[in-house]
Amino acid sequence: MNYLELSKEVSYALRHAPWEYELEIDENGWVDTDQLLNALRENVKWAKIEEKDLEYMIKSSEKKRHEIISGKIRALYGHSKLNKIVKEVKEPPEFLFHGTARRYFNSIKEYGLVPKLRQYVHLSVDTETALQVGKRHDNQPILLQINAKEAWFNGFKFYQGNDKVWLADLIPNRYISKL
Ligand code: HQG
Repeated sequence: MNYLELSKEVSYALRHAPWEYELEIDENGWVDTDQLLNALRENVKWAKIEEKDLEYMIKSSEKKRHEIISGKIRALYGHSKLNKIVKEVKEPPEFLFHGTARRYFNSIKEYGLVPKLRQYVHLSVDTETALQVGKRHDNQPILLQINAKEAWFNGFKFYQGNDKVWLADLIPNRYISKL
């Protein structure tokens, strides 16, 4: 089984198009694993898929994108605008980072970081992860440092995606500096 391909399809289903797979997704993004497995099995490619394949997909991935707890599965971050997923508010570390394209910098300087097509702005715990994220948009990405703790104390909300990824509703430009 191609677990990378499986992970992309599961991300697509859970982040962007649960209705395409007829999934009942709750406000925290959870779906019954059996429901997802049955939907996937309709495609000959995944005809033999079992829960252990989803578990292996999560374990073998270089990023923690999904989690399974007591028969339910969800994507930890990345959801697109429709069906907003409610995340638990959590105090962030002092600094977080964001890697992005050079061409976006002027706009970010003016408007701050906004979620664009996703539900949340995605931030990284370290510069290495942020650079990897930025490389998806630009081969020489820029690195932004976010004064997360200060924003938090001023009332801006943060949420944890996984151990590397944090989420926010928006980050005003005064908390952003270019490294
Ligand atoms: C930019 C992947 C202009 C923002 C990654 C980013 C991550 C602005 C782009 C996760 C802006 C949106 C998310 C503004 C933000 N003006 N541009 N005011 N505000 N932007 O892909 O953070 O592999 O939606 O800088 O690793 O790049 O899929 O977000 O460049 O964790 O699991 O708008 O997705 O994870 O791009 O990436 P994206 P992202 P997976």
